[in-house]
Amino acid sequence: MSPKVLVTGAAGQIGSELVVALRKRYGYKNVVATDKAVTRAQVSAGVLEQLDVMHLPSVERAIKAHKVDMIYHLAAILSAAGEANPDLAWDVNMDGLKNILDASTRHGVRRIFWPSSIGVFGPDARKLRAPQMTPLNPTTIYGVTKVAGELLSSYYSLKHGLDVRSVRFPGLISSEAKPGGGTTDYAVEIFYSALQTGRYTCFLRKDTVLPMMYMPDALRGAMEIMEADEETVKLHTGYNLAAMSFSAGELASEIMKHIPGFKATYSPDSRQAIADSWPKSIDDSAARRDWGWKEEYDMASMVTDMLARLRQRLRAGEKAFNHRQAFTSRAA
Ligand code: NAD
Ligand code: AKB
Repeated sequence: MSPKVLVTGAAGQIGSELVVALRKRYGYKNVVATDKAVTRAQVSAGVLEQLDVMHLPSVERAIKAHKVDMIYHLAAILSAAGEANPDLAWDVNMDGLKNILDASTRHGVRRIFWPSSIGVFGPDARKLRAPQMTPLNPTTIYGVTKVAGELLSSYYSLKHGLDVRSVRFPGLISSEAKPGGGTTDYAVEIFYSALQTGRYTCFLRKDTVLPMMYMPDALRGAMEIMEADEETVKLHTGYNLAAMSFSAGELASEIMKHIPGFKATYSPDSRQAIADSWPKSIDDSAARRDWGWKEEYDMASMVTDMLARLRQRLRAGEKAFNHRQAFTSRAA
């Protein structure tokens, strides 16, 4: 029988596409998509329910009402938005996660996916192929909540037998929804600007290298770890997950192969310090060994696919690229 799945933060960059993929796999009615920020149209179309993960009674009510047995907990504040409002980042990322873990323990949810991030690493981690097991001393509040969240998840696994599964995602590049306040957002913005204006001013230095992943791989990774046999998932903190690494300049050059007149300039802002504190690449051999992770996209195939998808939407006249509209139309 198909599991009953609840997704929090479903209107965000990952949720907008993950909900569509989960509904394809488990059936439309078996996937309850929720977010704090919902429009009346989304609610009346039945694609999204309003749920604030900070409010424990509402989380418990949703789990009981829908007889949920699996949760993808995506609601969060990302790195750059977190530095702008550290209190909010701590409250949403920590209280939200604890509410999900507590409500799940009480009401029989059997498995939870909660994404961690390369944000767990700090300046003292190895820059190239940062290991799975290494000192985690992040210098952002986002990273602090990700390290604490990994430990909290592992604690609930040990103490309450809750099956929490997690990966440390790199920066995610997606064509359907715009990112929501991260340091790696430039790698999505650049495509929109290249197609719409032929110019882009990047908020990171040209030589800034970060680990990245294309959204189809990220969705597959999340669903694969959730469906992996229990014996194969040995870590209940967060598995390093890698696909590609490139500098901002290298991404611009790859886009230029498709749009010859494209011009990128660089004007680093406060997000540069966050990027500089993260590794350039991470070692994901534990995920490959334990549950068979393997990426499909490299930088060249990702750029080709991104441009094709965004061009198609531009031709179709979707000028606004509003991710909440994209979610509604794809899910309907
Ligand atoms: P996002 O910012 O695009 O979406 C987050 C969603 O959470 C938003 O729709 C927002 O409305 C919702 N939200 C915020 N506060 C809420 C609350 N109190 N209750 C309910 N919903 C609330 O984020 P995303 O990129 O989709 O990321 C999802 C998860 O994946 C996060 O945990 C993030 O740290 C992690 N992650 C993302 C990336 C990436 O590159 N996108 C990389 C690594 C890890
Ligand atoms: C961010 O930049 O904050 C996210 C992440 C890598 O966790 N994209």
